Amino acid sequence: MKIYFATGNINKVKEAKIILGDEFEVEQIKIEYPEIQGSLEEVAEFGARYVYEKLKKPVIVEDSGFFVKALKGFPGTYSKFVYETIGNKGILKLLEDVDDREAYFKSVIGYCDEFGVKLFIGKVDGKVSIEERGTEGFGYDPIFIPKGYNKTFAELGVEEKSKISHRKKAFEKFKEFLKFKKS
Ligand code: ITT
Repeated sequence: MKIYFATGNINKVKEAKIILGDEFEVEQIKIEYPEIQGSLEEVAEFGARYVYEKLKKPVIVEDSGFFVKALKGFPGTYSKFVYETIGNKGILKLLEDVDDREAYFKSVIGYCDEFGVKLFIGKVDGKVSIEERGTEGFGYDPIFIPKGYNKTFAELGVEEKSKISHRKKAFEKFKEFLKFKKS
């Protein structure tokens, strides 16, 4: 079964392939959609509908964010902009001398077909590291340590990350939905 994934981020495609496994073929579609200002859910819903209208084939988009408790959820829905501006070093600087380092990643998959949009949500709790560590992955991976581990996502590597990540949880729910739809 083929899944069309509209994203400009090849790392997301790589992780989706690992998570979905052999049963599903993931194909990246490079149709950009307007990232409206709103929650991850609103962005994913709007994006999925927008791309479906262009492609006229069932499609998914995925909007994700990194939420730091001591920063009241920042960067959250601004994750992309913040990563491209102040980056991981900027986040670490904001948390200098801050003891509460709790944070989470959230992923929202928006799927759209002729029946409308469905959302699938995944979240992983953890904390922000003291320094950047590890070379794998992308984005905030070098500064995020998932709960129960002492390594960052970038140190764990994409295979290990993909067993526990926000993306894994969201795609597992999507996979269940696809199996149900097929039967
Ligand atoms: P799209 O084309 O799919 O929108 P994107 O890279 O713009 O790809 P998002 O807006 O969903 O993705 O993600 C916001 C930012 O959050 C992104 O630029 C990354 O820096 C970061 N991010 C998302 N998922 C991540 C993950 O699994 N690990 C580390 N950082 C992540």
